[in-house]
Amino acid sequence: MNPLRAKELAEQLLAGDKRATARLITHVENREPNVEQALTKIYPHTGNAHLVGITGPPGAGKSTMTDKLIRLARAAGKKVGVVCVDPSSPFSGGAILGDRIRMQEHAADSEVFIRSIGTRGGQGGLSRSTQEVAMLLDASGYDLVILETAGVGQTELGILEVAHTIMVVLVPESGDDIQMMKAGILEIADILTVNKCDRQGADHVVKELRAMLELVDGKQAWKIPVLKTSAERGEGIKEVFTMMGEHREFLKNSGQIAQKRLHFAKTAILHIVRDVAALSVEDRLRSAKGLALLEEVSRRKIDPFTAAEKLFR
Ligand SMILES: Nc1nc2c(ncn2[C@@H]2O[C@H](COP(=O)(O)OP(=O)(O)OP(=O)(O)O)[C@@H](O)[C@H]2O)c(=O)[nH]1
Ligand SMILES: [Mg+2]
Repeated sequence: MNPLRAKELAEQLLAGDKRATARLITHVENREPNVEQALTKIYPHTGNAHLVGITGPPGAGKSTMTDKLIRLARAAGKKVGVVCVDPSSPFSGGAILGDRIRMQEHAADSEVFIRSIGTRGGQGGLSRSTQEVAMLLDASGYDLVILETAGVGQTELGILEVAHTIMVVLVPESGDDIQMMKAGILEIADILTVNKCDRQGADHVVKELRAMLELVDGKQAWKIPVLKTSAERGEGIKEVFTMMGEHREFLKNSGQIAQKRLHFAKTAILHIVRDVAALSVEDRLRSAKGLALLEEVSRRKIDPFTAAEKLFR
């Protein structure tokens, strides 16, 4: 893509052209040269969307819940963007099929945008892509942008670091996992839901979570709520939707939104610097001097640390 084309697509996106948005997302996912020209142009128009990350074990009902949340948001007159992030696959095709089916009825709605992205740029790259795709949707005028990703580990934490509000969806069967995931969940969750409460054991897990939160959460200004839902039956979803709004209000009223924004800025810059630094070092390693340096490291004449320092300078 040439720089002019990138700017043209950005203008079309800002004018509300859905196809331009879709193209730019693909370019971000593929790390197309000059995509940054488009991102530069759209950046001043970001900062309006509520970015909500939804995570939890595979199959917990995140997409089913998202489908119901889209409906509520649409009823409230909001435009909704959904990004399904699949850290396990370099291809977005697999994940999107199931998710598309689950959210099918919204496909024809011009105010709803659903996409999935995979790990084409490696896991670090995925965190960057997610943030940039969120920027694109934000600038396109989507009021609510939902980022869905499966799992509750470090990778997902990195991916959802770019969201204002993070919801962790668990299921009654998560009982045993909770001990394991405790630290991770508490670190990232703003809202906890126990989905599939039409099944046995939901109350027990809710109790366990509340007890756990009481132990550690005493002094936090935001009390992490534990909600019970059945996404399939559409039960408890209104409460989830309301709570998402309340968390956003909390961020605004407490001033924490400013800290979040600083954090997002830092994350965006670090993503770029890491990539730019890695690329320029890779370039230098291809030069005659670089190859000579590689030789020296491989023959133990110098160590990789010293070599890296030389390359940075
Ligand atoms: N019993 C019951 N089943 C549900 C509920 N919500 C979702 N499911 C079912 O659980 C399965 C997985 O739902 P998804 O919404 O795809 O779950 P997910 O968390 O998005 O899954 P991944 O994206 O693959 O991690 C589907 O068969 C849903 O119909 C619920 O509240 N109760
Ligand atoms: Mg899903």
